Amino acid sequence: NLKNRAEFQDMKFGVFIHWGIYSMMADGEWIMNNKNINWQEYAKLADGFYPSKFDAKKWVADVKAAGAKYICITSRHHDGFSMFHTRQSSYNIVDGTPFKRDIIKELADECHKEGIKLHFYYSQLDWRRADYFPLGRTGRGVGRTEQGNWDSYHRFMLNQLTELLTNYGEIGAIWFDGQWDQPADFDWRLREIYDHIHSIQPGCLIISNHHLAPQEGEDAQTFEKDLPGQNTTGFSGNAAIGELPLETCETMNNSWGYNITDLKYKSEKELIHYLVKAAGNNANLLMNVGPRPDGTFPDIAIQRYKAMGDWLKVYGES
Ligand code: FUL
Repeated sequence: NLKNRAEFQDMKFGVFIHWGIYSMMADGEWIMNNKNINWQEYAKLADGFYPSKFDAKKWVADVKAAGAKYICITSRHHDGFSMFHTRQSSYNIVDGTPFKRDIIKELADECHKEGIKLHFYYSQLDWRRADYFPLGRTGRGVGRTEQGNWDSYHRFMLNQLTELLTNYGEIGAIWFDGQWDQPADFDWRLREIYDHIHSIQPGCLIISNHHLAPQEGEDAQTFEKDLPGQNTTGFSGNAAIGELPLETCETMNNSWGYNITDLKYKSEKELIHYLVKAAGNNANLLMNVGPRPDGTFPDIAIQRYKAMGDWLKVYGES
């Protein structure tokens, strides 16, 4: 994997995409937990999810105009809704919405055609499954009494990873998130999960946003909303910089998922500073957009990405 790690580090700039049925409520991807929405009621959102303007070609064109080399998209976020066609649960974009299209497949095909690498964000915590715990909210280990059924949940994750690594061509990385939901001594059976990934796609990188020092088997170290070594947002407390390739993720405004009231977009100049600072720290910048429920990127995001791309054309390396 050394070659793939080096290639990853050379990409420098990626576009992060947080998109799901939460986008319909236009208040970020944590809305179910933050507004104490009942998980069964939340699931009904799926019946109305119809992103009529989704166009993978347009997304990839915007990503290329930004000068970005890869996309990392939420295949399944904490709400447990799969944005790809999974056979492990009908709670997915093909079987569970009137839209019935596998947007991950359409995006994967377009990425492969256009030479953009595709990474999958994959949440290890799940607010909807009874075999995960606690059910219906985030736990962080506090006051946890539920038991769930870890064997069942673990198998579910392995099966979904099989699908993600079998049905969508070459995948650059699986980007895990959510381990912080359980106490530090919790056994996530990472070895087994990581080996499973490599048994299907040996070249697929493993990245985890666990906010800890890299664990065995991981290929890069990612930092949430901070440059490597900094901890201004409190997410990177324990994470000293290791030997692995680095990545830092940020979002254009202050939300990951679409937020209709959050128009505090970083200026073009600020975004270019982020690019430069990340590169100066030898880290990739993964800059997020939260598409609208109709499937389009907010106009201001498109315009900002374009400004980054124009700058890179003049000052970037390639
Ligand atoms: C965090 C998540 O809880 C946020 O919703 C978002 O996905 C961010 C990139 O990682 O851990």
